[in-house]
Formats: sequence, C-alpha cells, structure tokens
Amino acid sequence: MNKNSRIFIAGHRGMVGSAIKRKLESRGYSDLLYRTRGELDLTNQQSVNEFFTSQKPEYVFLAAAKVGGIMANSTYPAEFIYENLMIEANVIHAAYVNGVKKLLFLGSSCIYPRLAPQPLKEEYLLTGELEVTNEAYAIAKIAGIRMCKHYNQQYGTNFISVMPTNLYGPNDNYDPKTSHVMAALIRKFHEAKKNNEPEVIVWGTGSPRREFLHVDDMADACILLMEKYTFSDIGEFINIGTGRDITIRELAELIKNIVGYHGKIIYDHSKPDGTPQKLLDVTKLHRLGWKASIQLKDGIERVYREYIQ
Ligand code: GFB
Repeated sequence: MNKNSRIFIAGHRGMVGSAIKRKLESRGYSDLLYRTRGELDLTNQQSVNEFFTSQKPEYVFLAAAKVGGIMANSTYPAEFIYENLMIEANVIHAAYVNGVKKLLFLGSSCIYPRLAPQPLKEEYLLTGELEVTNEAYAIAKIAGIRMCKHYNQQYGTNFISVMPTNLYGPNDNYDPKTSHVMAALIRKFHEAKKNNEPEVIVWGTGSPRREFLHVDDMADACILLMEKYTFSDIGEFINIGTGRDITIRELAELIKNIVGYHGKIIYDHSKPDGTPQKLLDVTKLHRLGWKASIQLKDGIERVYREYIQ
C-alpha cells in the first residue's frame, strides 16, 4: 500500500473506521474512498458489486459492522447476525471478484470460547462454547474470518483479519442502552456529577475483567499490518490489544475519579456480567514490533475531554 493507492474504508463513520481514516489522511494517503450508509448499503449485494466494479479499490479496510454492548447484543441477535453476515459476504466476495490487492477484516475478541484459558491465544478459536450474550455477533465474525481464510486458500487472495479487544475513543456510541461499558460509564458519571445524583448504577457484579485499547492505537496497528504484512506472515488472524486487563469495578473507580464524581457506586446484579474475562495474548503482535502506546488513564482523560466538548 502506498500513498497513491486507492483505499476503501468501509464504515468510515464508525469508531474504528473514522480512526483509520484520520490516520491515513494525516500520513498523506490521498486516494481514500468512503460512502455513508445512505450512499451505499453494504448489506445490498447489487449495490456493493456496482460500487466495486465502478470504483475499483486496491485496498479495503472492512470496519463496517453492526456493533453494540452487552445489552444490544442480547436484545437484537437476529439483526447482529444478519447485518454482519451480509456485509462480510458482500464486501469480501466483491473484493475477490474485483482483484483487490489486500483486505483487512475486523473481528472481535468475543469470537473466543467463553471459558477459554487466559490470555486468549489465536489458536483457541473454535475450541469451545461461545458466550451467550453475544453469540450471534461472534458467529458472524467467525464466518468473516473463515471467509477470508478460505478465499486465500482457494483463490490466492491476500485477506487478513485482526481481533481487537474492547475499544474506546472518539465517535463511540453513548446511548445508555446500546453502548459498550466505557462510553456508558463516562456518560453515567458525567451526568450524575452534573445533576448532583447520590449514586451511579453499574451493571453486573463489577468482577468481569476486560482489556481496553484506544482506537487510535487500533488504527495504527491496522495500518501497519496493511502496509507491511501478508496473510502468510500473520496466519489466519492476529490479536490486537494491550495485554493488560482490569475489573469493571476498577474501571468504574477510574472513570469516577477522572470525572470528579463523589457519590456512591451501586452494582445492579440483575444485569448480565457476560464473559468473566477477555484478555488477549498479544505475543504475536509484539513479535512484529508493535505495542499499544496510549495508557488507559490518559486515553480515558482524552475521551472525557472530547465527550464534554
Ligand atoms: O462493554 P460491554 O457492554 O460488552 O460490557 P462485553 C462489559 C462489562 O461491563 C459487562 C459491564 O460485564 C457489563 O455488565 N457494565 C457495567 C456495563 N455497567 C455497564 C453499562 O452501563 N453498560 C454496559 N454496556 N456495560 C461486548 C460484546 O461484550 O464486547 C460485543 O457484546 C463485542 O459482541 C464487544 O465483542 C467488544 O465486553 O461484555
């Protein structure tokens, strides 16, 4: 991939796609292609085929997906499996038919079995039962990973997949019902402080462990992989994370301090905890010489400043 390559960012308005777009632009990539959902419906095969045939992208970042937190995933499983399977099937197949040089597909750490040993090594894929709260999303993401692998096998394409850990950063979704934990808690603590509320409700027991990566780090790793590594270098897929996790209780305390809220935290045990722990093994990534550079506290402070603005 060079500075004049024609690069399609699918999902450029989402958290990951917009971070990739910002970083590519700041590095001088000049021929970026992107379309809003209104302009190009990626679940529509004909529209996707017409777009690829007319625009002929050389490189594709497939960051478009239906995403959401634990509640959105468990409430709308049909939408999660349908939309994600359609987007993947349409874009990956059109990339093959139109001779795309390289495609990077974004998976998720929820593809791993719920009770897999920690940290999660790439080879644990499909070795056990999935977590029920996000099974539909995980199945769709596993299908995308395997689709890339099988197209490489049969057609000699160069489609790579990355498995990010839980991400946070600019352009996150702050809707209390559908957001992930980071955005949800930033909003809850901020509003509680503003309205002088005596307590903040945090879902579940507070004991699940999660690993958080700032999306600018994620975009940096994705661009490096696109620039330098092929399917044969990295294998079927590669984890992208920090290699460190914290409990939801620790996260809540951290956000509470950053926001400057002085009330109480109440844990609502009627809400699901989800997977007990999701910590990625990042040995493979570190071997390529890449490490996350944004510390969690700094990253949350940055995001909180952006949120207030
Ligand atoms: O981020 P989150 O929604 O998704 O929740 P997952 C992480 C943990 O935070 C769970 C707890 O244990 C939640 O119960 N939590 C506490 C909260 N308070 C809140 C709150 O106000 N909102 C939310 N959302 N959570 C998702 C998957 O799993 O991770 C997706 O559903 C995707 O498929 C994503 O893979 C990265 O980490 O449990």
